[in-house]
Amino acid sequence: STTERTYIMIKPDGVQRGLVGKIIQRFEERGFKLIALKLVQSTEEHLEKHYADLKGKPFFPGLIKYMASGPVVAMVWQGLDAVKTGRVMLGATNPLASPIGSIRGDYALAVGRNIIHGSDSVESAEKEIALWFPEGTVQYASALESWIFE
Ligand code: DAT
Ligand code: MG
Repeated sequence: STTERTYIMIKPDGVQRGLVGKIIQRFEERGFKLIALKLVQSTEEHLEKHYADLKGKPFFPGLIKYMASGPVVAMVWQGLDAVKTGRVMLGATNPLASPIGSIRGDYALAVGRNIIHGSDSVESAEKEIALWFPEGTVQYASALESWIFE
């Protein structure tokens, strides 16, 4: 649906490398609508909730430390098939397997420094949006909507 929402997060390495503007630009230019945005220094406790499904993986402790090592940009983008299209825009989990033209394929090399997160299903998107934006998202009319959707 055109109101599908996905949780996109620029990881600490993406922020440090100055890729925030370029990443936001890709979502804007594709036609997605920004409905929440903030810069956050997260805690290990909060990140363990975000990555609860990966608890027990050998890389889990390193992942949590990396994600807490600096601020992240938390965002919610809305639009047609936002979750699946967002994942295509990100590329594969391993940047080396990501096509050129995808965010990870253009800006990253290592799986443990892959600069961006995107929800993998509508269900996890809704969970992640609730976790990172308990205050809710922002409602406003988009003047472009009828030019982007039928
Ligand atoms: P994705 O971020 O593509 O949804 P995921 O949810 O399986 O991938 O894993 C979350 C993050 O954990 C991923 O972005 C990077 C890290 N990660 C995954 N597999 C890894 C591995 N084999 N070694 C190191 N880090 C890994
Ligand atoms: Mg994931």
